Amino acid sequence: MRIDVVSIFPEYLAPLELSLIGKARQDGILDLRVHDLRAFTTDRHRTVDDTPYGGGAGMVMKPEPWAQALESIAADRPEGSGRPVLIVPSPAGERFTQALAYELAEQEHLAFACGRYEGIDERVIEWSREHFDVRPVSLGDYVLNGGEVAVLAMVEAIGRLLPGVVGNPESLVEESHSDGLLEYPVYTKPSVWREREVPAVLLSGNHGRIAQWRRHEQFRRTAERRPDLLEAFDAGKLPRADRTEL
Ligand code: 6GU
Repeated sequence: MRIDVVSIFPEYLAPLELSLIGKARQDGILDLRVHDLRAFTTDRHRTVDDTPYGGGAGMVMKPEPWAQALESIAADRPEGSGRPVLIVPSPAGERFTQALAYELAEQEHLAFACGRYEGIDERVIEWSREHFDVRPVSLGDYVLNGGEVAVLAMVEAIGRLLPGVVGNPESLVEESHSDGLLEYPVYTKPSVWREREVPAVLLSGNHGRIAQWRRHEQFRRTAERRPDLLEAFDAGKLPRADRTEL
């Protein structure tokens, strides 16, 4: 997979050299390139922002440096790939979910446009639809100063789904949100720690009962912490043996 990120703070993306994502880049699974938006300016001060039409607080990102940056990315496509997807991190976007991470992990080429200040001139978003499938995407209902931290989160969530990035693919199946429920609690040795015992069923060796207990804990946790997920939960998606629980 190829990922291009455009930002006025390319150093912000340095953590993507670490850990599993850094390893995926070294292994050639992920070709991630970070571009400095200011490299696409032409004035002496390398200006990327200006005052908003209609007035109001803050600054807006000028369209032309973005057009230059995105045109150069659209012109440099991985061989044989279809239309690239342009993700625009924004609190005004659609929600980033595990389902969207899976969808984006199927793509050959992703680009991320990190806005700062009050955002990017809206005409850039419209114009980029000529070259990209454009998706404004939000991490959740709170405001960050710019798209960079959101890109760190999204690239990690997407990158770990690429074949060969996570050592044991089974760990992708048994995690929170993979089946619409939160993950069950986990324990390791010692079996008694500061007078607290590991739930006895986990020491029983009875794999049927362990699976049943874990499923029950998933429902209990989801009901307590994320009742919204439980409402949306579609029992029809469960394997038959698990549906009797409902
Ligand atoms: Cl994706 N970007 C910004 N700037 N703020 C956010 C966000 C994204 N998601 C939540 N808040």
